[in-house]
Amino acid sequence: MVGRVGPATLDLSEAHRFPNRPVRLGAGLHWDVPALFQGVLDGLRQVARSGGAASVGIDSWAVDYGLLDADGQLLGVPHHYRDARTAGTAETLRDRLPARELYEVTGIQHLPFNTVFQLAAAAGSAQLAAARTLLLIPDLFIHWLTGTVGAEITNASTTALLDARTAAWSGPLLERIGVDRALLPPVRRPGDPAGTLLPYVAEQTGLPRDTPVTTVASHDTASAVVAVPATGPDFAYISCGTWSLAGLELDAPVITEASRAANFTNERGIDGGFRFLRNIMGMWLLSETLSTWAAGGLPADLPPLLAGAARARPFAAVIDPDAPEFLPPGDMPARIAAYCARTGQRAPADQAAMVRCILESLALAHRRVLRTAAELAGRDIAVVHLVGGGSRNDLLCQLTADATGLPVVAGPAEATALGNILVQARAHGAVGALHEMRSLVAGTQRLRHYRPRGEQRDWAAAAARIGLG
Ligand code: LRH
Repeated sequence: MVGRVGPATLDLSEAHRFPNRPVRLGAGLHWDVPALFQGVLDGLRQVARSGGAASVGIDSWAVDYGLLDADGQLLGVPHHYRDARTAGTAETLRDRLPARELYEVTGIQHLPFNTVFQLAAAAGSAQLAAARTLLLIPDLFIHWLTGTVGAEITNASTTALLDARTAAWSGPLLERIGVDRALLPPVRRPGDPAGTLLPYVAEQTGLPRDTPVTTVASHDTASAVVAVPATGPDFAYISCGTWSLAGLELDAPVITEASRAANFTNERGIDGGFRFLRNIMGMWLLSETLSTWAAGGLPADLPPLLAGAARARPFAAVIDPDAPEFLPPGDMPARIAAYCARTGQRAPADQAAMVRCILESLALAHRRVLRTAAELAGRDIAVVHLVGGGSRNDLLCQLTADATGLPVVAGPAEATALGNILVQARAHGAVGALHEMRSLVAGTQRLRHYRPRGEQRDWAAAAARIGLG
């Protein structure tokens, strides 16, 4: 994505798009990082053809990493966080690393795939023994672009290895899981310079060697939160894509027994802030459902399915999107039907009903998470900003307004790319403080507004049906 930033301009255009297809190798699920990096180089070549760039920044999904050996070479193929090898790891670690203590130090929600558990699952492997440096995915790509090493802080916080108070790697935690502290590189912050292009990158892309690479909020969700077009203080956000990340922006972490029990996370944002939020399974449920239908020869074109879902009977069936069986790739319609059977509900009768069930259930989860966030942080919510690809889904936006009883402002869909670019622009003097970046987004991007409809008690009743009242 290429951005152009000026005092009253913020334009975004797509230079190149490439698929991200995970690969199965033996029993493992992995990311095809060479193909992804080639996609980055191809994109940069397009950028060079259309006039170059004042700066380059990289963000990606969280928690996953590549390991480098003593020569700086990649060891193996990085695992996908949806790989099954971490199932049960947290439980086996319980005595050595009690969940309470882990949360007390890091303030990070329990997700079975957090880097801390991925590393614990890899303990004793030849690969980990040979490793000298661990780089999270965006940091790995920066390394391949520039030769520098670092751990960008917003993404580093998602590992559950960073001390929430000191913002440094936690020596005691690393010791508990038997990982050498030297594996973790120094922490970098959004806006820090990250080097310039290596000769081979310049040669492959046509960009000048002195093109600066700038550290952004390299966790995609952190970049998306930067670009939330909030104009006042009492806002909540939902960054909705593969995942729905719903929560608040806070100045200080909330690390209490209640926030742990509700599984709220305190991920780092830019400028020393915290993203107090919870993961919700998100549009993954819908995309896996569509893939299953397409593979079975059923219609899988989204617009007509959404039109059908808008007409389908409300609250016919609801699920808890965060039930663990929905995490791995696979046949979601079958898993949803099994969930309904287990909870005494009739499974969705047709495709439109299935889509309705997924979207209502996500809206229900948005409602629950935002209410809990406000309660735990002692804050009011006046408006919900729904950003990311999910903001294009009109029905989901309306259902989220209905379920939360709050006005929803939808957009921008490319919040992550905008947040990435704005942080670079700020580092190079083209824009000011965070609130100015957000005003720029609010003033330049097309947003849609939804008012809540219907009765709150219907949502409360649906939530109670699946024990989420
Ligand atoms: C969203 C995301 C999310 C993480 C998950 C692994 O893309 O980065 O914030 O929890 O992927």
